[in-house]
Amino acid sequence: MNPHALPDLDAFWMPFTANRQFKAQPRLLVAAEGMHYTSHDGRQILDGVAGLWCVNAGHGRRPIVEAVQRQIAELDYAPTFNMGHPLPFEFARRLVEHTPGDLNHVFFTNSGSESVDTALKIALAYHRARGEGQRTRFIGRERGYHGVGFGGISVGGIASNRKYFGNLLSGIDHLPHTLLPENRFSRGLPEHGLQLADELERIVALHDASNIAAVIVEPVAGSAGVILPPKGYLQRLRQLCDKHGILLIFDEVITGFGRLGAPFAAQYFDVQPDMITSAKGLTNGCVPMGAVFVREHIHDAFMHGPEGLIELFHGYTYSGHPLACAAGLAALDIYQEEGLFTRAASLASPWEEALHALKSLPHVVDIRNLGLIGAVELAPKPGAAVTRAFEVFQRCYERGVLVRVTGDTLAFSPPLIIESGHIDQLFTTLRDVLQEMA
Ligand code: PXG
Repeated sequence: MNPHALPDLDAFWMPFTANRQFKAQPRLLVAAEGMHYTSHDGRQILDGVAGLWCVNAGHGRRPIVEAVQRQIAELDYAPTFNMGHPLPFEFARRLVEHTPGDLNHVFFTNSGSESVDTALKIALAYHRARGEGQRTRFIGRERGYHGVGFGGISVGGIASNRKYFGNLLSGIDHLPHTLLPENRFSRGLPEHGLQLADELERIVALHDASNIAAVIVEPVAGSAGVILPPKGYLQRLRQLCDKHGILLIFDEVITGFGRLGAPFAAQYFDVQPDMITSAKGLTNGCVPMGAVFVREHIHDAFMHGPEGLIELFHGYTYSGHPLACAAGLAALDIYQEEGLFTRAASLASPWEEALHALKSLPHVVDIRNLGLIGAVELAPKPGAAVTRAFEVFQRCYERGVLVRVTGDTLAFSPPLIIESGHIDQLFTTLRDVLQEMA
């Protein structure tokens, strides 16, 4: 695209965006390579958020580009309903080499939202298949983000994503979130708040365990401003779910594929969930795809009855799409060859240092980090919540750095190929901007 030439912006109704504000002052990205975007006005922008937490191996990776090019020329589309083509079988087989424990079966979707809906439906149908069809309730968490399907917003806990959309799913309770003032400026996992997991007992006492299908949580919450689990919290949730026969679903749409320094957060925390929902890094963000990983006994519970009968009445036209599988297989090769599943572990400590060095800057009220995730929370402007962080985002962009803003929090989740020079540039730019706004 010719720098400076902007298309007509009117027809595209942009997602999760203040459309009128954006269209008055647009920021368009027109190319990407490695750690950088090129903006429509021809500037290099350091990508501090891996697109939207998805481009884990960096942009424009040739092996992925070429795999997709080859694939579209060879087999552009083939159904996976009652037909098949080799790629999703191959991709699923390769993926389960990296999942924890016996999460050995993969249901393909096209997004994180679809992965969440799929996992919730599998949970219900699994209990029913075992003769416990009364287990229909779900437990999510305040401030949780599980995408935007009706299932996802129902178990999710972000008020603005729920309040416009009517009654949602019924039969849902929420655990309390774990963002506690006494944990401010914790480095890595916070000390306080383990007891918040015991709220599950209160909910179980209210409804009886025999009515509860599953608990769904993000091991580390991203969209609501990076919320970490207190030490021991996820282990405790696992114990309680085991005690009550409740399935535990980890929504790893952002933590999957190396973000914390292990393939999945489940491995990082050494907690075995019953299902993992994923998307984003699954294909390095370049072709839409999601996946639900399911434990052996859950999958096997469906494999009964007449062999000619469909075991799960669920799926998408594009489940296991050839282009997505080709992209995913090539991304997986890169993750393995370049050690990207564990690279975040080796960068976690300089990343933490660089982030926490911002502690005394104007307006900073909290800093949180884990793996290659970071957040700097700002004091809201009196009477104008969220505007300060948004201004920081705009000023960083003008200075060639892309960050993410969610409420009054700035979030960082760079491609896992980030080098120390980029970490310096990211946080020096942020420092300059915050000082300028003092
Ligand atoms: N679960 C989790 C944990 C997510 O983070 C989804 C589900 C939904 O995925 P899809 O592919 O349907 O968008 C997500 C998505 C942000 C941000 O700013 C995060 C997401 C999406 C857009 C922005 O933090 N996460």
